[in-house]
Amino acid sequence: MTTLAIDIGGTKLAATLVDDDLIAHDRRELATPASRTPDALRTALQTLVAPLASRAQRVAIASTGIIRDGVLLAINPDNLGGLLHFPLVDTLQAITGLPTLAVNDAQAAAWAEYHALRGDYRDMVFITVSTGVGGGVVNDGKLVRGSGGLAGHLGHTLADPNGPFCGCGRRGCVEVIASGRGIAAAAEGELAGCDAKAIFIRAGQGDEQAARLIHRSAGALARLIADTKATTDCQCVVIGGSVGLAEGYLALVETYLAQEPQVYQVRLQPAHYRHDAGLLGAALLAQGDK
Ligand code: ADP
Ligand code: BMX
Ligand code: ZN
Repeated sequence: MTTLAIDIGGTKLAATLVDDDLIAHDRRELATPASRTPDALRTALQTLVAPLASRAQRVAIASTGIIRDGVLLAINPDNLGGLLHFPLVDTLQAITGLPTLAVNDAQAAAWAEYHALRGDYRDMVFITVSTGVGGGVVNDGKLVRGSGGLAGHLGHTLADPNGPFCGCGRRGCVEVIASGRGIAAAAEGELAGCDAKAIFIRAGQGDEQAARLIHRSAGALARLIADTKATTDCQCVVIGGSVGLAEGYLALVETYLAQEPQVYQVRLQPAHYRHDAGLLGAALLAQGDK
């Protein structure tokens, strides 16, 4: 059976066709529209899937946000231009006429990455450092989704009680410091207005402020990983997202993690499926593999 897998992130939308042996083909991407109303997202999704839907028998969505009963509920609406609520499953069913499943993006990616480990570990955590900071927990071989879909939202744990306010309503969340948006928001002077991608390029060119912003992110992420080890006793943490996978970032996180006591040390590795982890995890869940 062919699955139309869709990944909805705060920055980009991706879609691909996935066959039963988890091979992805015909990948497409579009920018995520930033709008408080659902219409722009609905139209963008329609454009994204139009060339693919006729070749699929089902739809599997990995999406940013809490996914409850097929509905996207933003914990941090700032990541989606203020959008709070979007009927994901109903919308994709209406567009494609196909049975549709939806799951949080980091939870989906955790499931794909757990499979890629091929039984090496029963307890692992996936963290995406992207527009936001998301997480997915696999405990004793089972994906933990939570009674209301909130499980694994590690980006909204505390990094700095005096830090900036997060769009979720708390102050000093890991996300507001470590995420792509958090890195960009803290940029001043000649870096003001740059996105995280540009800030990584400037750091590579020797810009001190850019390097400081990336260190601030990696330090917060390392402390989150130590907290996560204390909470879950995971055997491995897999890092994804465009910031998480950016050159040099994981090595920096490793350096900060090494400064924590031994009990909090845990193996870190980059996502095996790179930018497709969410897409493939959603497809695996649709195959009934859970
Ligand atoms: P999404 O959040 O939509 O899943 P990404 O994983 O691509 O998308 O994360 C988007 C964030 O990553 C943005 O803040 C963007 O500036 C940043 N980014 C994109 N490409 C790179 C790169 N090559 N290096 C560092 N940061 C990047
Ligand atoms: C936010 C939250 C999470 C998501 C994470 C990473 C929203 C809209 N999203 O913490 O559900 O998993 O961002 O999302 O509240 P991404 O867009 O960076 O991939
Ligand atoms: Zn928050």
